[in-house]
Amino acid sequence: MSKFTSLHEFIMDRQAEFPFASGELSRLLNDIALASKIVSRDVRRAGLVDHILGAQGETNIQGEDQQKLDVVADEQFIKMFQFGGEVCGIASEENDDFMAFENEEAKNGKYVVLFDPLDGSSNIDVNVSIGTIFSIYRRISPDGTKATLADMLQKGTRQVAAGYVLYGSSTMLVYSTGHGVNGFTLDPSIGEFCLSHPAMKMPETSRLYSMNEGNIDICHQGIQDYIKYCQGEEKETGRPYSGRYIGSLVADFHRSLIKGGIYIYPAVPSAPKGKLRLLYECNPLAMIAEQAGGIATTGYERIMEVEPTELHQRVPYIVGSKKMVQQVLDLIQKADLK
Ligand code: AHM
Ligand code: MG
Repeated sequence: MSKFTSLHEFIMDRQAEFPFASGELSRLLNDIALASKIVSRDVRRAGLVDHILGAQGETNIQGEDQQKLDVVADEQFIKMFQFGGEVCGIASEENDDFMAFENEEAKNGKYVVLFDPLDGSSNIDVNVSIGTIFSIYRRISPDGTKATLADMLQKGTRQVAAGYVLYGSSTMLVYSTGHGVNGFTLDPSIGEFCLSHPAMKMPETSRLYSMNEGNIDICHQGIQDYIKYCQGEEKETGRPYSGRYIGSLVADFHRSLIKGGIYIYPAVPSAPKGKLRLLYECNPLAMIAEQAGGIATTGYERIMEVEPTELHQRVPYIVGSKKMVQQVLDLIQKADLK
């Protein structure tokens, strides 16, 4: 039996590794953990809220409006960031514009957080896993001033920390500050995240691929060729591979991180630049993937090198096990040369 390590303890032990090591990033990560526990509790009650206490959008018996869970999660995280003292502004997938906090507590915040409060929220109604994704940057505007758009539009390589929370059969928080990836599972009986997956490494290859195959005929030829390869039969390589697509990015990514695999969301006619958001979804998961030995790319460019030009920028996304992503890149190149 090994010693139990709580997230809080772990963060404190590793503080020296953090960029700037002033304790603020530690407090911010603890705030994220706390907000995610509250969201986790709400997610667990989602079915009750909808079917027993009254549907979202209706007024409940106390005369309060039932809000949609993604809005509830958004507000929960924003409140935590705004009053935590470390963050001067945020941008969220839920809101059109970024927010520069003007309250006293946020005035000296050195960080900005970009996040997707509840990704895959169309899955809530059917009780399928969903997640929160976050990305933390050091502000570039002067301390003590209002956060600016430039603080939000930083390249993924400048992330000081990133991670996600998966509200699955158990709730897990996985994060990196650039020194590997560690995973924590929430023990609901004591309300603590416990270190359950230390030093996570993504297997270099696997037999699992993940893509909405409804898009197969309308995506890049190189990706079509790769999916055909996965489906082909060959004993030595263990093909055909198995297709696994939950349609909830955090859950699909988490499986790839643990078991190996590849997740692809290509550019398609209805989403010519891809569907997923660079700042809220792709960059944070790219940092986790790379820190665990994987690759994240648009097909042409390393995700974390993409220069952000707008808050809700979308990019084609290929992320996962090193050898599998490399093979897609080779097939894209080959198809382009034809
Ligand atoms: P959302 O941010 O509106 O929830 O959309 C993102 C989700 C991802 O979780 C998932 O991988 C993808 O959209 C699924 O898209 P599709 O239904 O087109 O396959
Ligand atoms: Mg999303």
